[in-house]
Amino acid sequence: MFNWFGKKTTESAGGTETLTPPVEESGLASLRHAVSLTGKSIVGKIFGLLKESEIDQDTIDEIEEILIRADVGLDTASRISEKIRQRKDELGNSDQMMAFLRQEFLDILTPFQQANQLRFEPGKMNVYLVVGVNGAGKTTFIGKLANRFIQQGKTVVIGAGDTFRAAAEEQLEVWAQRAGATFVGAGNAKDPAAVIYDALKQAREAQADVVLLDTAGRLQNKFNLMEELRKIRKVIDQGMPEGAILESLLVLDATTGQNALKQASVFKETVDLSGVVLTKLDGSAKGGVILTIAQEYQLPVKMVGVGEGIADLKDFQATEFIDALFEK
Ligand SMILES: Nc1nc2c(ncn2[C@@H]2O[C@H](COP(=O)(O)OP(=O)(O)OP(=O)(O)O)[C@@H](O)[C@H]2O)c(=O)[nH]1
Ligand SMILES: [Mg+2]
Repeated sequence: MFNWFGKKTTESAGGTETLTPPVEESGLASLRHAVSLTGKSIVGKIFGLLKESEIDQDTIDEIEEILIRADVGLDTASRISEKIRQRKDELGNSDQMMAFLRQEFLDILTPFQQANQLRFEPGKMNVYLVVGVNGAGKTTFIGKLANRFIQQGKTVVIGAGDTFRAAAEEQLEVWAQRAGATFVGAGNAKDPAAVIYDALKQAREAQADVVLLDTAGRLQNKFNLMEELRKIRKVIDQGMPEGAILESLLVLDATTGQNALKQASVFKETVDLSGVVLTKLDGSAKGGVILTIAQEYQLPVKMVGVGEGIADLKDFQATEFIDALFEK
């Protein structure tokens, strides 16, 4: 595989999944691999542009367009291009420009550094509510996270709050079995809030460390479905023991870029989100969306999905992400 500087890298282009041992999580190489498409679409293109042209008004406009196309967000892109305009004498060569962009991106993400970590407190019940639109990767994320916690020796209960399709429950049960988690399904009941109530009850009785709650995919403009989510959130608040930790996570598909973000504000209001999980980064050139999530929605990206395998989940760290993006 070649990076955008035309140098050969040591990673295989065949993906990481088959190379990754099933119980270990994907390492830095998989993050680099996952971010490489986004890197090409931002850093590679700007680098290519600067090789051919001086920094004049046209070049600055083109840089702005590259940033917008990589889903960095309109406001962020125009703010950055304005800064380039003011400082174009200092940014004459590509190394200076890359150093400048790197710092700009870091400045956007760094305030969220602390909040980026997925919360977990030993000795308490840690509840993770997982919401998002259809097909974003919620169920897969729950399978991966269950696996991670179980590898760390935690006891995990998974609640199948997606009662919409029978197949959804089966899919989650398979993930639960693979990971070794206790599975609480709906049976014949059709009320997701009731399943979630049951899952929390079982987790309390078993003094489980972790409760993972799946929900059906829903569009943010479907009022009834969003109200259902509001009810689920209430049941969780009532069903958690005192001192329990709750993370409400919005799963966003990185390949949909800015479109995914239209969802964020409605979900944020309905379930009081604490963060975002960005899936399918491995197939996306629109990873720049991470900057918009931070800048415009004030939500930390907590984890990223870098493949379909059980181990393809990574904690999100701003510096690691930016390093991978600007990797030479
Ligand atoms: N490449 C890649 N594929 C992923 C990732 N996460 C999930 N997928 C794939 O995305 C598809 C949808 O994943 P699901 O976990 O079923 O999504 P969901 O949000 O639960 O879907 P609904 O329950 O239908 O709303 C599956 O084919 C997954 O294998 C990822 O990080 N990378
Ligand atoms: Mg699902």
